[in-house]
Amino acid sequence: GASAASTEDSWRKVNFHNVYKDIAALLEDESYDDGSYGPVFVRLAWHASGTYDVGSKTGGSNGATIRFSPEADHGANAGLGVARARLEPLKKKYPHISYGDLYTLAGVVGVQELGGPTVRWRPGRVDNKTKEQCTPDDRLPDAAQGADHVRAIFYRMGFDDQEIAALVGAHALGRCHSTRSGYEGPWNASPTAFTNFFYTELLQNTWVPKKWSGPFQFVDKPTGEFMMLPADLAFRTDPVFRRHAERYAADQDAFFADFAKAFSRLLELGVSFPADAPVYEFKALD
Ligand code: DDH
Repeated sequence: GASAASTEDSWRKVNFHNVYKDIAALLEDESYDDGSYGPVFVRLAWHASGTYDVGSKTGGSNGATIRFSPEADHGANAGLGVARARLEPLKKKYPHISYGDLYTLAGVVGVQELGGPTVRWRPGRVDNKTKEQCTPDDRLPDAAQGADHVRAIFYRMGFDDQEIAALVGAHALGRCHSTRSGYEGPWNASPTAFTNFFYTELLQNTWVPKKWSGPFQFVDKPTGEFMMLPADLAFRTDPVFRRHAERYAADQDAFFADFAKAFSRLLELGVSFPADAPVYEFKALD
């Protein structure tokens, strides 16, 4: 049936400070992964938004086509049903929030509550798309590929090399799951803290091919506990990406500032906001 958030004005009935707090209350769960839904909420927000194509102006978080089949079943989205199911009670509690606003706000909460920067966020996405508007299965990056592919994917969204290098720092959070992507392991020892460790680990460790029957990936030579995707290594080997990675490894504040800007922009790709939609800068809870 029609969603209560299918009109342009529905968001006006929602108290987003309360939604923020309620999402934050859903993060912690000792029995899930490393103890937090934050990383998978960030990934949901990114995959809901990163389908945007500047050329055709299709995709993006507006309309939240990620919840529909076939997009929900795209290989890149494996495991994200867990995040959507965790958030669904809030859609019942706040029927006037759109799915696009809920999923993107969950990404903001994930970043901020795990210690990351304040991410400017606006409401106004509308539940006005159908499954016919699902994006094709080639819009998100393929982890098996390198710098050329990564650039092609993110240039299509309208990002430049600096923004791409900043965005991938989200791989400080969470882990790969052999049951989802096929890859396995966390990128560092604190996967529930938002840090610049993606860059420090990437540049300071020695990365060697993992010896296993799964997809080709890297593990750190000393311990074998941490991982890098083939696409992650592009930020070490490509000279332009590496210049940014070195800056972010050396300067956490620079990373936080650039990540906050690029992530906020990512979540807004293809969305036309009402002129009076407020820009929120939520305060992290304690
Ligand atoms: Fe990512 N990512 N990502 N990623 N990502 C995975 C997990 C997480 C790629 C592939 C994978 C971004 C960029 C890229 C997060 C955020 C972001 C996994 C493992 C793969 C594979 C999924 C699983 O098995 O559960 C590739 C390739 C790229 C690229 O080429 C640039 C960006 C831009 C973001 C972002 O948020 C801005 C997060 C968080 C996770 C951890 C999820 C979890 O459940 O934990």
